[in-house]
Amino acid sequence: MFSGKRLCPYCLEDVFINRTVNEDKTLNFSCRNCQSAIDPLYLKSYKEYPPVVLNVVGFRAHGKTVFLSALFYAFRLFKLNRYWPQFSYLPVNHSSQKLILDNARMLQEGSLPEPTQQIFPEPTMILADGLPFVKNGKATLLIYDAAGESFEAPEEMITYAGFVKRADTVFFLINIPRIRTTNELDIASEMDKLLSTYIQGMTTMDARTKKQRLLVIFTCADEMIPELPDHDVFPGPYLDVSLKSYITQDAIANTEAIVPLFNIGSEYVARMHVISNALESYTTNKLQAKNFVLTANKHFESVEYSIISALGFSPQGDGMLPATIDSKRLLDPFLWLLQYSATFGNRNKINRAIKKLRNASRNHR
Ligand SMILES: Nc1nc2c(ncn2[C@@H]2O[C@H](COP(=O)(O)OP(=O)(O)O)[C@@H](O)[C@H]2O)c(=O)[nH]1
Ligand SMILES: [Mg+2]
Ligand SMILES: [Zn+2]
Repeated sequence: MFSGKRLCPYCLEDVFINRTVNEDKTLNFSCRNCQSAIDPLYLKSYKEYPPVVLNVVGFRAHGKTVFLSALFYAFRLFKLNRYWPQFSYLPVNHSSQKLILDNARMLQEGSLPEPTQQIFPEPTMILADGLPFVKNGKATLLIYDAAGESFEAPEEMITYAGFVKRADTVFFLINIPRIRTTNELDIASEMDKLLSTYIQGMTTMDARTKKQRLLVIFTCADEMIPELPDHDVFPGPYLDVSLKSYITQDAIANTEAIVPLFNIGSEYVARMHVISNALESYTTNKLQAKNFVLTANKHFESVEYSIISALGFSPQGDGMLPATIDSKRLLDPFLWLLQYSATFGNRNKINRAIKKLRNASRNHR
């Protein structure tokens, strides 16, 4: 049934799969490396829905779990079909099904996730259809959340977040307002600390960051609005938007002028590239984290920046949400991930859109 190797979602190695037949004729599949039982639906769909790994790296309380929960909430209740009319999803197993429902319901009822337990996290596995950029719109999303102190030291990262080893893409979640209020270290030093812990941990695991794409995600953008620059990041008819207005608009709004409502695709992603450049400058100049920017550029295959607000506002003092969440730019990181996995033709389409945006701005000047 399965010839060749498969990516095991539990140890994230490419492995051969053991197959055993039970007395009642049902089948069991397990990983030859870590012995974990592997879900039949995952294996059966493997060729048609190639795995795409999404994982989050960041210190405690930097918004990792809330970001993932808001994404599940979006899958379930948010109108993703407005952007991708064919979007649909199917959890691969019972625990994935339960996690998606529980997290979405929690946000709907106005409470926030508990701090994540420190165990090797089980991936949430989802077969998704109707996605942009990937082949036939299909992928198995393998989503890993990291626990509390996983990135405090390289040894902890290896024990609790070894899943980053195999990833093509890593998300660094950085909560600037939180660093300010706790202020053990300044922002640049906190960012440097996360980066060096990560690079040291990866090197100890004999894995190479140089093969990975890094997406730096600034979380809790709703609390950053007053400090964000309000000059246009890319003057011209195609992108008269500042970082401040970018994050105050709807999740994907204000693109209707150039993108028909039902096509959040290459033009939108071209604009994300421009926003990324603006955020890199912001990191260097306003956050004074130039060492982070340069070191990251040196050690990863590529580095991009994005900014999100998963909730849209701050929780109340008791930790409850005052209203229904109102995410801003929540899909941007997800789109980065999908564009990295883009098929050749789609990648060309994105590159053409970027070129068009650049030319439009040049002609405008
Ligand atoms: N204002 C605001 N606060 C947020 C947002 N996302 C997360 N938070 C706050 O950050 C806290 C920690 O988030 P969590 O995702 O649990 O952090 P984790 O430890 O990285 O998983 C939450 O309890 C919220 O108070 C957001 O989009 N806006
Ligand atoms: Mg968490
Ligand atoms: Zn395994």
